[in-house]
Amino acid sequence: MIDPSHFVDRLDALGVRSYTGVPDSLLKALGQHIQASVPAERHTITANEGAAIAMAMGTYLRTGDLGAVYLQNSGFGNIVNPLLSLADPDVYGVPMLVIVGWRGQPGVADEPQHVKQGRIMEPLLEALELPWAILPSEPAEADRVVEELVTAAREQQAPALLLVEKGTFAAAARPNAEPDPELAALPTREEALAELVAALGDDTINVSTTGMLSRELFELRQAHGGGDRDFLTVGGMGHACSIALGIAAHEPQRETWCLDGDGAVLMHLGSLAVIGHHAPATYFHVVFNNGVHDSVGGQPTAISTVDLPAVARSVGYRHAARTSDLASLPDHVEALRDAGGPALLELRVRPGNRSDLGRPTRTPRESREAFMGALR
Ligand SMILES: Cc1ncc(C[n+]2csc(CCOP(=O)(O)OP(=O)(O)O)c2C)c(N)n1
Repeated sequence: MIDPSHFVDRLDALGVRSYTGVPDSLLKALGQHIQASVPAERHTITANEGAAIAMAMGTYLRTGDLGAVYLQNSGFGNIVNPLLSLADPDVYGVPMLVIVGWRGQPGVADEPQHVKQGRIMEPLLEALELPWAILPSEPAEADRVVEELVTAAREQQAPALLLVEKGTFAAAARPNAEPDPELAALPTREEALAELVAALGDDTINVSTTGMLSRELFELRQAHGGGDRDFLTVGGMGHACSIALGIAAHEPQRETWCLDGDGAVLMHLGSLAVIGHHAPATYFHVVFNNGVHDSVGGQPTAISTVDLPAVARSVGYRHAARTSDLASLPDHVEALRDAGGPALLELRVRPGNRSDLGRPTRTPRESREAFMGALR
């Protein structure tokens, strides 16, 4: 296994000192070390993975230094465009090191949404015609491979990619942080979800975002029944709100509620403008804001400087509000309904999740069929 601090020190010695990316559970130890040790002016968690490639380009354009980008392979699709149409040696030729967490690696059990992406990772990397390698877990070997890749990136003026298997990085030692009293006073996401679902009643269509929230919704339905009209967006982070828009555009009677995350809503924030523009009266949006990418390790999002209700109103949502008070949820739901869609509620919740949270037991295809059957 590789010590994340050793890895970051090696990159530093090779002249790679700036980091951008979207956090990944498989790269959690590396991400935590970067978050704790790299100064904020050299580390940016971007809204989506494509933006991280673009930031690393900017870093190179101004400094001539290679930037490092990190992501989970589920975000690979988001990087292909800026890699091939900007950074590629056939276009601007911008060297950088792209570190990709390999979910769904063949032979390693993983969730359905990771299996195909994981299986075709190597041919995908091959098809890019860029230098790439798998990071060995033996430290001396890893040093050699990383040095070769960084050298290849510089010589070929090309992005180089490093594929990282599960368990490659050793867990980073982390000091026990004092619990923040302001956060501790907030409800958990799971409590807020249960209250919201109760306030919504049984007639709504619900589209839930990628990560723990969908798992919590699934468990809630297991315990209390219902849920055939829930669509769990297990992959494609950031797109739950547009799936909900596609449904609402063809569903003038029933309400469609998107249950979103702050990281997810920021990932494709432009979609809010399209929702506001399209303005289906049956569209309702609840963003569970815990300030972090909780599902992959709790790394901060940029939401702390965003006034989300103001953003929603400015792009045409008819109503937008914020609360952390679960007792007021039924009133808020009523206010959204009275205003008509599109309308948004930002629900402030506390980071964290239950460690024994289950996962959907039906296959995604079975869920899709049940969902469509329930809407007919
Ligand atoms: C395109 C893409 N990038 C990254 C991921 C990995 N991922 C899954 S959930 C998640 C965090 C979601 O954060 P947020 O929306 O704030 O919800 P929270 O987990 O905090 O409830 C990430 C980064 C993914 N599934 N898809």
